Amino acid sequence: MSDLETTTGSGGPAGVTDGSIGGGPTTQTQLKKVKKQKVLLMGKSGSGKSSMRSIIFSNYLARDTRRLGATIDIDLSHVKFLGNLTLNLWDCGGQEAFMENYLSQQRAHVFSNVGVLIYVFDIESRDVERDLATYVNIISALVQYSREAQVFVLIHKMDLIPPQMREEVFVQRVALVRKKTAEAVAIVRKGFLSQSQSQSQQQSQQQQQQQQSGQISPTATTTSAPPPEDLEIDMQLFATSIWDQSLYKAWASIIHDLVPNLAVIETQLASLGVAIDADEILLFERTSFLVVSKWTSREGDNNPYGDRFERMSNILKSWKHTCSKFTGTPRNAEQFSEFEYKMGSQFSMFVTKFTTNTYILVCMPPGEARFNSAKLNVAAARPWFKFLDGPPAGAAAAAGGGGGGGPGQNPYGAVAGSYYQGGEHGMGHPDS
Ligand SMILES: Nc1nc2c(ncn2[C@@H]2O[C@H](COP(=O)(O)OP(=O)(O)O)[C@@H](O)[C@H]2O)c(=O)[nH]1
Ligand SMILES: [Mg+2]
Repeated sequence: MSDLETTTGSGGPAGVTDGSIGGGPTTQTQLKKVKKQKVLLMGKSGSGKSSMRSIIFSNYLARDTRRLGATIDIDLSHVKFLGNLTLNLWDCGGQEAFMENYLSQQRAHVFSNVGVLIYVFDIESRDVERDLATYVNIISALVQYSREAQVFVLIHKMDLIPPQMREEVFVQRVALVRKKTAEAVAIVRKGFLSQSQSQSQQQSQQQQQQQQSGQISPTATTTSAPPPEDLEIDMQLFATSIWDQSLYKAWASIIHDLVPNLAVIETQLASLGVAIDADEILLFERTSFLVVSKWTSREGDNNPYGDRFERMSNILKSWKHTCSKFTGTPRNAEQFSEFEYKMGSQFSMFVTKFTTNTYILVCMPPGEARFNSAKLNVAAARPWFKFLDGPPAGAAAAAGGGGGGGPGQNPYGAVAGSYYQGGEHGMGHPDS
């Protein structure tokens, strides 16, 4: 069965019939179920945590964040991302009393089963030493309870640093944070070692007493292993600001590793890209407009603008805001279904609603026939990306899907919308 139709009349460049797109049995059985991820968002009060999450997931404008109130204790929200990823986002109020509470009474509750920690430093903060000391405490707790967690450190409010100094300030801060991270690991190791030392002393004392009284010695109590000396925390650092696209770069990286079925998405996008002879394809999550996956041709790799992905996220979000303003629709509503841009003899591109949870951007060399053909082929490819809208409906569907279904069929079952849910949503104020 041909997966994509050749749609140009006279041998247009985008004819595709190689059948390489679409889930064969292997692809389908590779599809993973819904994934839940606990994401901790931490950092001092006022560092910009709630602002970021409101802009990314609730379509706030950067200037609207000025009226956010302080987050009290932990603000828990569930962000559904695509059809099969739920982010349990713990926005942890950064006031000192709360921080102390997270580290003591709530320590195991907060730091167990963490998938990702996003730690935000306010670059304008006057008390760097204190900020770093808190960071060390937080990382220690994380290493103790969720050693496998990924850590993203955002050096935030970089817009407040003069442009010519940003690079230098960031590099210095990165070095400091890495040093402090190593210190935190060392502290936990030391804690473990001294704990197990005192335990083994206690045990040998007990054994001596038992031998004297003729008792059978109990089996040794097991303690979890200390972190290895060369424990490398999976850590990435970003310079961010809500006033430019840097925010989207950081959050796209955070999301990227969490998205289930990424390998399948990438393979399918590559097949589509080659099939329609595109220069580049970007797949956006529909609410956040974060780039979920991308494919670039060899020609496209020569594009000198390395930040074009996050720029596009930023531009499309602004476009959504503008649409919202002039149509009076709520900011989380679907503002547009298609966007075309033809740049004379340089390039053409379109952004279109793709699956329930995604938009797709295709950039290609100019030419009407090629453009129209690409649009039709992208429409024809939709069914092969349906799995982005929900988990496979059980093993039966995966095994029975066989040829991957065809247009109109959804071999992967349930379709779920992507939306932001939690205590404070709708048009609501993230902290009210
Ligand atoms: N200049 C600047 N201000 C920011 C940035 N991000 C957040 N803010 C402001 O910082 C203040 C505190 O933000 P908020 O998100 O409430 O901080 P939180 O306590 O960490 O949740 C708000 O007035 C935001 O507008 C940024 O990147 N640059
Ligand atoms: Mg807050």
